[in-house]
Amino acid sequence: MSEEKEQLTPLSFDNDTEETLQPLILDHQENNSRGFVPIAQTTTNSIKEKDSNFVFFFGTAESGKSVILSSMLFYLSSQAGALRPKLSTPNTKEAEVLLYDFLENLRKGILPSRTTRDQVTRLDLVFEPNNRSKKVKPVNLTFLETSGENHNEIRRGGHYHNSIEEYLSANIPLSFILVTSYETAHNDDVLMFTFLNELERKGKSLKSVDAILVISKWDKSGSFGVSNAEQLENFIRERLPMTSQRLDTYGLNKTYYTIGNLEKNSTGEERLTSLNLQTAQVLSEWLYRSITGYDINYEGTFWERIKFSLFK
Ligand SMILES: Nc1nc2c(ncn2[C@@H]2O[C@H](COP(=O)(O)OP(=O)(O)OP(=O)(O)O)[C@@H](O)[C@H]2O)c(=O)[nH]1
Ligand SMILES: [Mg+2]
Repeated sequence: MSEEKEQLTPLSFDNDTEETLQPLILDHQENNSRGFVPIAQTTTNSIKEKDSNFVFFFGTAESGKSVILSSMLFYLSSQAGALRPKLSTPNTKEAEVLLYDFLENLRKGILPSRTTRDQVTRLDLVFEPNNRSKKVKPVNLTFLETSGENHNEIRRGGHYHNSIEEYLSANIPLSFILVTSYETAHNDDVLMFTFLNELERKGKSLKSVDAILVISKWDKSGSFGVSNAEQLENFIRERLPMTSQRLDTYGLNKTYYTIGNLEKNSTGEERLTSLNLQTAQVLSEWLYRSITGYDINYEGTFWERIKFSLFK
């Protein structure tokens, strides 16, 4: 184990995107030498169109991954800027349909349905921020939607389904959004810890990886927010002691999330009665900053500010 770790060179994610595209040291050869050859489920096992920033959601079934994704997309496209499917990507059409459904449903108060197991739905998008500063550039974002049931498979030394493995082992810039809910966090500590180990094993050193822990469904605490940062810290330390320790060691971020107010209607279906985009904003801003190195609210240089005030 420790020997294996020695051979892996940590990937350094610099803010410069050129740097983030540097090859990773993978453990494929390690696997092969032990007689394990992954079975390719797709026609080709190489990921097409790598020129993007990939965002991977980790979390058990119903932890809130799809809800977070759809409200982030809603926030990015309705308040922070323009979001559009990236043309000529492998699944432009599919991404367009998914994006449309997410946005249209959320507007009507309908939450996303459960994600299909054993496949990765890839959403290739381009986000152009409203901010006109030259420093605040458009970014390519590729969200990876997976089912929580697949994440359970890494329990007790298990392996990921090939469709997911492919992304985790690839030479692509990846950001991780680690999701566990207010009510189930205490059950997810070991699994979360296992996932962090899995990343290290794949050469994604936690020292340089962009990851954030999100406690979803925070409204179940009886409040849509926290009274102070300590409250969240204490919650995480108490419910997720191992994960918390790990995150602190590597200085990784933590936040909470809520979609707003949910109520059951007369037919027993859950509907959103008010959409709260505050936490979507926090997470979206974290993502933009961690990818570009710039604050999306960056005020611009002195000259830019003068220019904007003249040409408004
Ligand atoms: N109260 C509350 N419930 C939430 C919130 N987010 C999600 N939920 C509930 O959790 C359910 C599951 O959320 P999803 O986002 O679909 O979960 P997931 O992690 O994508 O689940 P899989 O696709 O099965 O892996 C939703 O249908 C809601 O009932 C939230 O912010 N507050
Ligand atoms: Mg889902």
